[in-house]
Amino acid sequence: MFKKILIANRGEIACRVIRACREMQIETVAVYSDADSDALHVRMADEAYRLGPAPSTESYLRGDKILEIATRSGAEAIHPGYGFLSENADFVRQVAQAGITFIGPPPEAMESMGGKISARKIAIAADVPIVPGTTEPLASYEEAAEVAASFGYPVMLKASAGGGGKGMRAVESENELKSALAGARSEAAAAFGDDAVYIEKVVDRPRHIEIQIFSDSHGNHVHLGERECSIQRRHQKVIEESPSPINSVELRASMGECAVMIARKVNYIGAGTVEFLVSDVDRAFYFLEMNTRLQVEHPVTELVTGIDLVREQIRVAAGERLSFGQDDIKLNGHAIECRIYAEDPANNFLPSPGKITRLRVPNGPGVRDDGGVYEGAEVSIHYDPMISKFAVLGRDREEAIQRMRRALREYEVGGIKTTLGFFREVMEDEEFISGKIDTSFISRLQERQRPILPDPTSQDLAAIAAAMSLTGRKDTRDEQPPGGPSKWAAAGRAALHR
Ligand code: MV4
Repeated sequence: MFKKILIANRGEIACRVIRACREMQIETVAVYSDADSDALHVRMADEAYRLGPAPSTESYLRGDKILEIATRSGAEAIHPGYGFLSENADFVRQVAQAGITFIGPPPEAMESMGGKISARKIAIAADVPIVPGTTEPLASYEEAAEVAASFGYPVMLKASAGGGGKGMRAVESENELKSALAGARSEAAAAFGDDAVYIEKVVDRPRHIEIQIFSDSHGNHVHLGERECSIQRRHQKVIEESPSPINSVELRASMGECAVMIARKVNYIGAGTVEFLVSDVDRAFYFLEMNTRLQVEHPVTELVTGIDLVREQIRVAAGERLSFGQDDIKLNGHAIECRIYAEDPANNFLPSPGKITRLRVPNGPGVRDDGGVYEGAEVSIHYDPMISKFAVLGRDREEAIQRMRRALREYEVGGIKTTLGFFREVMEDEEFISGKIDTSFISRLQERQRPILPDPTSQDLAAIAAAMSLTGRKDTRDEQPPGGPSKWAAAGRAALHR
């Protein structure tokens, strides 16, 4: 086993990897930018080295500097976390050339799954259903018009290099096709330097359901059930759960089998995720893409399977066999995760960087907080403003929702705006509770709901507490009195409309 690992990342995922290393008695090396010299991951690691200025292009994306630090510190392996260099096949090759182990899949598997068109071909070869559509880049508008007509509108144009919804366009009729094609192409060229675009039929009322897979270097491939990730905002996942409210034992088995067939086809090693679109209409599922990294939402799978995915990544990278087989994997209970962001839900989720002046993290039965900050820490404008992934485990979905509600009431973050209030609303929402969560959940929710109250700052809380102790009134902050909102809530709402 490795004696020392460098973590080429920051924030909560760097902390998460350090925790696994410590349990395995592996020494940890952190790297940091100038914006992160006081960050939690730097404080948690055994050693820490400066990369450079705050922008990621001058710090966390500098593979050359990271390799130099790995060599200098005597790290035998590099864990990339997610984002940054985690899916960069060239970096993986450079790591190997330096005689260091990359904790992740082989670069060839990464490249096979890097483009959507290439991934669709592999799915076909593995006998896995894909969304009906083309498997070659569109050569011209004429070809696009012909193909779209043969599949029938509406269709979806997607960039082969795409991700995060970039270069994606829904097209209702031929009238829209020309400008949509030009738009998708130029967006893809600008974002990825690759303007290859293909066509898919639109899946009605889609859900995003993904399968966690795991493979070792001895040819063993297993799946660890699904995660439902249909609640998204601008193609960013917001809430994830496992199991999916709609997934039956049979659907899980057949999706899991398909995911494993894809992993086998690309000789995968390590943790991976195979994404599917599932139609809410007929429960048909279609391969979408494969993510060749540990994902943000891995904790929900860990909660229901009891397996430490990061520990397993490290073991497999060291050449060991998977510590479990398919039959050992049992899903227990129901897990829900909320991504807590330093964003203002009352202001179109605008990032809200700044100093965290107060932090109270919930605790108690079935609660897990994967955080990357501490009270007094700064949330920087330079990186993703996610401050924590907050997850609960219940025996069933209902208990998980009750537990999440309870725990979110305990969560306090002061000094910056957060999405906590938004999640408190979602956990009370009838559609969410009934499990009716598809693509347009958030826009529907926003139409239904009253304005979201801003998180009270610590000064507000102090003032409220002082006022209440004077009047002897009980704390009714989260209650909706029968006669309408409380005075302070009304004041808060009025402030939103000013
Ligand atoms: C689709 C789709 C409908 N039909 N593809 C792909 C990337 C992901 N961020 C959104 N994607 C979609 N691809 C076809 N052929 C609808 C979406 C979609 C979506 C899917 C699941 C959950 C939330 C979504 C939000 C917007 C769009």
